[in-house]
Amino acid sequence: MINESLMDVDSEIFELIKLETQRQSQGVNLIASENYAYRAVLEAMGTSLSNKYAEGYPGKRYYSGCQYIDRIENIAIDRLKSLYKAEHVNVQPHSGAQANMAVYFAFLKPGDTILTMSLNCGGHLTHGSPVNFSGQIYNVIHYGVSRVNELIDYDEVRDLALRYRPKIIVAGASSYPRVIDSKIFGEIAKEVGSFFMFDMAHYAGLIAAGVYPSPVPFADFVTSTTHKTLRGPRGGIVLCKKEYAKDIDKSVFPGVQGGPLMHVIAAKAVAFKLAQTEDFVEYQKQVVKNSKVFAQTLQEEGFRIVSGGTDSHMFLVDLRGTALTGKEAEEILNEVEIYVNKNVIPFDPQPPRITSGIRIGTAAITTRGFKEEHVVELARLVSMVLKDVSKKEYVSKKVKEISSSFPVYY
Ligand code: DSN
Repeated sequence: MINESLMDVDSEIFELIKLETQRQSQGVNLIASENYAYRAVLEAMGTSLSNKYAEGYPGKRYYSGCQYIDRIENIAIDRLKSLYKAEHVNVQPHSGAQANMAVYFAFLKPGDTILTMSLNCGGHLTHGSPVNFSGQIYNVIHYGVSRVNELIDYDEVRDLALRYRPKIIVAGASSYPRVIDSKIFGEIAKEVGSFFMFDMAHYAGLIAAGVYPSPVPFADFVTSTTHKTLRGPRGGIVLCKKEYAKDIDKSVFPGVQGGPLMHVIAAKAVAFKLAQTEDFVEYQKQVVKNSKVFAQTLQEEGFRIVSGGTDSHMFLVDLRGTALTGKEAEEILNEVEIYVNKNVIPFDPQPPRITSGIRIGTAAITTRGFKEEHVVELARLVSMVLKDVSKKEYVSKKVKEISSSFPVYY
């Protein structure tokens, strides 16, 4: 059995993987947190490294036989440090949520206060949502965005920081399309004696390529996933100042995790290498261009874009002026194989399961080779079907045509 292929051992799972791969290339993926990982990244993940237990860190493991594993992890560490000019990094977090948990666990006691962006203004579950461990263990104070321009109000952040003296101030978001000023956040944190953590999960690839400002010089800790704009495997990372290295490492292991996923760490190393190429920089520039053109085309089609536009790979469409909720728009687009997610917008009157918005991201379509002219065509199709569902069949046909000119894995 050990040498038989997946197709022979489990045709059911084999077929479903095949269908999912087909779905990914047949449709158009506008989910801002998703991307297509490099084939080289996928290859590294499907290897014998998955068999190896390696609790601990290079040179200090709890198991024997780690000589190659150590080299792989050291390469991943060195590449990540040079990619972001970070003083210290940890490549073991299994996910972004675990990366965030590791920082909290290292520096907070239950009941300590954190100041973070609220979920409906763009924050993340692990930034203190009441349904997440972070919201249940810590005392959470939220800042949001201004009602006037839907941008972070740094004066509000400073006022809250002075009033509540949080132990950690968290910046970074899942649905905030604009530049976040890490320098101001860093200054506020210093002024009130807080740590400053930046969760760059969404912007990681843009930051690596220099098309979005880096929080690394200003933040005590920077956390991320590796599979969004960075195009690596599913996973997390923590970057920090040298003085916090020991605390962070201890917190990741043995604090919140056991054995590292070495096949994923190898795949992260591959992604960090590819992120240092000129091609990657060009790709990220195109991601942002595509995002801006997409938002602008939808604006021209009469849709309201939250905060009036975007500086990143994503933006939010406010559907309140239309007959649709976010949920309905997501469903209609899903039927024509355009994948987006419903998303709360700032001060959303609808609950998170319904929402008044959709979030659109261009990282995945740009990986496939979409340029501005294709994005304009796609945005018009999105607009057409959202305004008139009777156009579903036509739009669906067009989506298939566009998609087939941009194959994913071949
Ligand atoms: N689920 C991710 C996103 O969609 O932004 C965040 O974890």
